[in-house]
Amino acid sequence: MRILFLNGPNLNLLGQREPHVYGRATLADIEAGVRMRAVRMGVGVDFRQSNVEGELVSWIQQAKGEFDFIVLNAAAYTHTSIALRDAISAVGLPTIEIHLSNVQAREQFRHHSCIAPVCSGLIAGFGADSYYLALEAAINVNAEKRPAA
Ligand code: CA2
Repeated sequence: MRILFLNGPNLNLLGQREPHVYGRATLADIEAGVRMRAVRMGVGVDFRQSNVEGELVSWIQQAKGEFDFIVLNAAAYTHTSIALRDAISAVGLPTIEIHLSNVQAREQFRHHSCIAPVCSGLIAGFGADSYYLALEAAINVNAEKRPAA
């Protein structure tokens, strides 16, 4: 099983600013945590970040045939991007929307997600643990869809 972790704009700044909202972990720390758990659980992961909407769209398109699941923190594009929504929908790979912060407890403009309707589920508000919970959820869902041996 292979899982693609995608991170949207400004998440490369994690750990440097706004620690009261996003925590002190850097994106590299979170990637290390994901990779460590993935090795333990016997799954392959790729972990990428881009500030460019089109690059995220291309990675989603290219994931078909390469990955079984996408875990997506689309950051601010969550709230604006029909292009990301269309890409997730077109590719048809199960996708989990994640956020570090509890977006529903923040400003009104963060309450709406363009991508939620085409995602399998949503995990938000647990900091770096949102990533680790998504890893576990993807593995469990994947195991459930396989016929018992
Ligand atoms: O809580 C999340 O994970 C978000 O996806 C983070 C986005 C925000 O636009 C979403 O509403 C919720 C922002 C990522 C920017 O990260 C920063 C990190 C450090 C300093 C400034 C921004």
